[in-house]
Formats: sequence, structure tokens, C-alpha cells
Amino acid sequence: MFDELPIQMSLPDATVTYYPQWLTANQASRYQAILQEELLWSQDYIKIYGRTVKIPRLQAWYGEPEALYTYSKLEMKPLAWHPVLADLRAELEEECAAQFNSVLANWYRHGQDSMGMHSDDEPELGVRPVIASLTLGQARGFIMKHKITGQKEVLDLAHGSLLVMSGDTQANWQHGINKTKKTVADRINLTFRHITPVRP
Ligand SMILES: O=C(O)CCC(=O)C(=O)O
Ligand SMILES: [Mn+2]
Repeated sequence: MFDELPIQMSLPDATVTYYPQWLTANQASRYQAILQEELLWSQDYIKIYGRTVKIPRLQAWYGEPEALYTYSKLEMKPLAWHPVLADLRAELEEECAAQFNSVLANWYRHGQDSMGMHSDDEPELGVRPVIASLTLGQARGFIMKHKITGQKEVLDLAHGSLLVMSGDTQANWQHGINKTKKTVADRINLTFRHITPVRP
């Protein structure tokens, strides 16, 4: 969106492109304020070994009606596009030359909010998915770990930055956001995806 050259990350067995300032700081702050206020954020729970556990962040799932998404056995029905998300989707489809029919919004409220290491490799994302990840708010370390070699990289995803993961990235790497004892402000992350419903 903003006129700048993307950085091709040199990670083995992955295709990762980083746009440090895809949105200007002003645009990013405006979107962050609107989305924090207007998205239908929910505190979801997952079951781990029979125990019900609070997910350590707020989340919201928006998209086309067919974009049903199952995450840790939690089935999420998409909410109808918020106008800001719809605009961002259109821009990102152009930027990435890909189609996105849904977006997972995560709100990390403070340093105790986090996301465990995982790959975005659910069957409904298909093979070699393109995931466009937009960060609004406080930068947090985005940890990437190679599944075989254990190579670890930490990317500080800046306010207004865009990270696009494609090709074999999800097949070969995991990613996540650790908790931190540092005082950190709110961070919203939007991951735009293309979901194709799969039959059980
Ligand atoms: O917050 C982030 O940067 C990561 C989000 C993520 O991995 C996901 O939504 O699957
Ligand atoms: Mn992910």
C-alpha cells in the first residue's frame, strides 16, 4: 500500500517477505483503534487433554460464509466482513496476487498474551498456503523455528508491517509469540487466509 521495497527473508525451505511499513504509522494507529473498538472480540477456550483452557489472547474470525475454520477442535463461523477488514483484504489481494476469503484477528492485550508454536497447516488452508499477516500496535517477537534443524529466528514485527508467508513455509517451519515480562502495549495481528472447506 505504502511505497516501499519488500524484504525477502533468507530462510531455508521457506518463502517469507517482510514489508516493514506496509501502512504508515498514522494509518496503522487509526485501524488499530477502530478494530479494537469495533470487532466482536471473544475470549475463546480450547480443550487440552480434557482440560478447558483459556486462550491467552482475544480473537475474532471474519470472512465469507463458507470460510468455516476449525482450530484446536474449536469450530469458528466467520462474522460478516467489517469495512476496514474488507478494504485491507482488497489491498492485500493485490499486493500478494492471492485470494483471501477470511481473516483471523488476534488481540494481544499485554505481555501475558501469547500464541503457542504452530504451523498454519490445517487441511482447509490447502497446500503451500499464502498467509498475509498484518501487525498493528506494539511490536512483539515473532518466533520462527525450523521443524527439522531447529534453526530459530525472531522477527520484531513493526507497527504497520506486513509479513507474507508462502510456498513451503508452513510445511517446514513453526511460528508463535512468546509471553514477556516486559511491559508491552496492545498488539493486533490480522492473518488473511484462504479457506477451502474440507469434508470430515
Ligand atoms: O500474532 C502473530 O503474529 C501470529 C498470529 C498467527 O500465527 C496466527 O494467527 O496463526
Ligand atoms: Mn499462525
